[in-house]
Amino acid sequence: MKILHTSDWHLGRLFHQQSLLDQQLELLHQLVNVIDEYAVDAVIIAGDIYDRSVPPSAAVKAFSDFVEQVAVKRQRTIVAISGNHDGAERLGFAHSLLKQAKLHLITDLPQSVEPVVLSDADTDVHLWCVPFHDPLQVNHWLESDCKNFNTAHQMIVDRINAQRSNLSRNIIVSHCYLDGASESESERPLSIGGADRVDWQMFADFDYAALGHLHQPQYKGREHIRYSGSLMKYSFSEVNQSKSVTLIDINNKGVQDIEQITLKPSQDMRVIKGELADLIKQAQHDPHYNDFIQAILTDKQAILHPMAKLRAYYPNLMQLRKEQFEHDQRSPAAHAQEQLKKADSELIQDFFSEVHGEPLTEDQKSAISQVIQQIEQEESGS
Ligand SMILES: [Mn+2]
Repeated sequence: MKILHTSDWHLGRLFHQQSLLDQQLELLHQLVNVIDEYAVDAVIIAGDIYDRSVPPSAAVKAFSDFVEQVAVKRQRTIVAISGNHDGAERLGFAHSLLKQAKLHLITDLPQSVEPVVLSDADTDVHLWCVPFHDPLQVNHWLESDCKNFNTAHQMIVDRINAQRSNLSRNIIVSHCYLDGASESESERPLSIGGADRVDWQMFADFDYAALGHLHQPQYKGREHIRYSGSLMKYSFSEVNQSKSVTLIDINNKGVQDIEQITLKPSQDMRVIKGELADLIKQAQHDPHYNDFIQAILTDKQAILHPMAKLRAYYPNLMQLRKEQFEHDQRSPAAHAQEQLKKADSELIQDFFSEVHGEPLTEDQKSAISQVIQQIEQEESGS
């Protein structure tokens, strides 16, 4: 049986105020192609389908179209849990009706002890699906007194363990933060102060743990305890990550193979660095000018409208940083103060060479010095 593990789609997410829905639709299309190419039997989505609890209608349509393509047209099972970004109640609408149509939405804690059963000629696979929860929700359900996410999650796993059978294969699905795993900038913390971490050990004797929340594809503790990672890069801290979905092949003996299948967006996210003039020179021959770009400028002097100048070549330039500021031990504000204190003549020189593309001549410099001197004398009233 082939099961595809994905998570953290964040449909409807904005990136620097720009919608990413076109890119997300493109990647969902690639996902459907993977399902066909590898003859996938079921898809697990380990939370954060949407980016917000009340997603924009275009994001709801994107998920609806995916369900139509996969569960209705192709008759493959989809099993999805709610993540910390999803609105659990909204996502769980009509779930008992939908599971008859191969869409299993698990958004409520008591559902975590009722496994979704996938069967083929060879094996039964039980999927134990734990929607995102905080300790308070677990305490409310089990009338317990858990203080942190780890104890709360362990209590749910204990309940699952009491019920599961070794005669079938067992997969646990959860949206949680494994202690010691690598985070990215685009995840919203589950709680303040590190009480949100969960130990990987509680997942060790499942056949597979399909996890969501962390956006970098990775495994922790054992190779079968995995994050598929997000659908696409959601911050510039992820430029060096390669995004993928995870395909597992499982039979009655357990997981036989784990394969990461890379997703290739036509617009990548990347960081470019250098002096503005050089970046513009490169940009003129850059076939990937449409990428989402963060530019780090290494120019020493002040530059007029660098964002607009570079955007003429990179329409999706999202962020501009100045290396000078960042290598400086002082705060940007202190640095700006320092810039203001620069001699007036120096500022005028920067401005002139910026506008005309060449430095002031000696004659021009002395003319400017004279004018500045004159103004200073007038201001001091002498
Ligand atoms: Mn997420």
